[in-house]
Amino acid sequence: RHTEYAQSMAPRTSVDEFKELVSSGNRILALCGAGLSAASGLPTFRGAGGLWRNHEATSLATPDAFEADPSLVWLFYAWRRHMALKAQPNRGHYALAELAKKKDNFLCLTQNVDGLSPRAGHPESKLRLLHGSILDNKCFNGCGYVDRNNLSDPVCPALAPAAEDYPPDQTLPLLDPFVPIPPINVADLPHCPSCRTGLLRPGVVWFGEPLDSLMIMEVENWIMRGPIDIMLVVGTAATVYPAAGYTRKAQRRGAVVAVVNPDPDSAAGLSQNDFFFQGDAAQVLPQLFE
Ligand code: BV8
Ligand code: ZN
Repeated sequence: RHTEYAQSMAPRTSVDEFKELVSSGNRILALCGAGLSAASGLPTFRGAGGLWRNHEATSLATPDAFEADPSLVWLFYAWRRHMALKAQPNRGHYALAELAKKKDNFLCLTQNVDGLSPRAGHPESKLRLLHGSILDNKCFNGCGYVDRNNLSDPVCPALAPAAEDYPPDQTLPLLDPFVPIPPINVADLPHCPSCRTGLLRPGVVWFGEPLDSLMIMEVENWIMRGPIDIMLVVGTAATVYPAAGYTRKAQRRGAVVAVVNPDPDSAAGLSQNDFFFQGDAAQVLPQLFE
């Protein structure tokens, strides 16, 4: 009995049915997370990659952590920048970029700061970087100075240890928690050339910080503009707010939810009208949209 019941309540898995919905549907909203970039070799937050030198990534992604030890936080971000600049967009990024070029009423919200969706040619008008970009540097004092899309690697000479490459079988000394980090003095960290008082910081939204209010307003306007046909949830544990809240908002606008994730737990809460495509976003997305 129970299995029959579970079967009837299980979300749909048919690619063909989904494709019909995409072609008949009009407005599609996507929320992407670290899992979209997993196939490009970038560690996710909560998976095995969630630790950096025994620090919870989330414990370093806060203004307090930066105040307390700007060198450590800069080293963490310089390392992630280096990884992001070395990584290539995968077929999942390209599939979403192609969809954005084809479908006028498609908006992609990404929580990722790795710059891979922009590098895949995803039209800027159809992409919102909810949590900023690791390739932007901005004034920590809030004078308004922003250095956009800075591709220098390392971001400054003092952070060179974050940009070293080692053969894959050797752990980078920087990653080995038992190898002390060479002390980097704050004077050698990037400073704001405009107000000349503050440090520059990575152009990302840290925990406890608000998302860009203009961007939020634009996203809310897009959602309120009319019914939404599909809410695509790709490679995210959907635990960080307000980003994770967009799925509920889209459902309230009538959206069918389609989750793309290898983790069966990410299908929790889906109804039999929704879709669950279990697998790697880099494999699944091209099938859904080609
Ligand atoms: C805000 C940028 C208020 C930085 C990020 C207590 C104290 C303080 C705040 C809070 C609190 N409690 C709640 C909050 C709010 C907080 C929050 O939601 N916390 C959570 C942890 C409970 N939110 C905030 O602080 C936000 N701001 O609330 O401000 C405010 C308002 C007004 C005025 C002042 C203040 C800001 C949140 C933004 C934080 N910045 N990133 C950086 O990158 O370093 S968040 C960061 O973590 C990512 O951007 C992303 O959002 C999140 C990681 O989540 P995922 O992307 O889902 O990644 P994860 O590893 O978790 O999951 C990977 C998934 O992929 C898994 O499901 C896995 O199965 C799947 N996967 C794996 N492989 C694949 C795959 N899928 C597909 N294919 C594969 N191959
Ligand atoms: Zn400044």
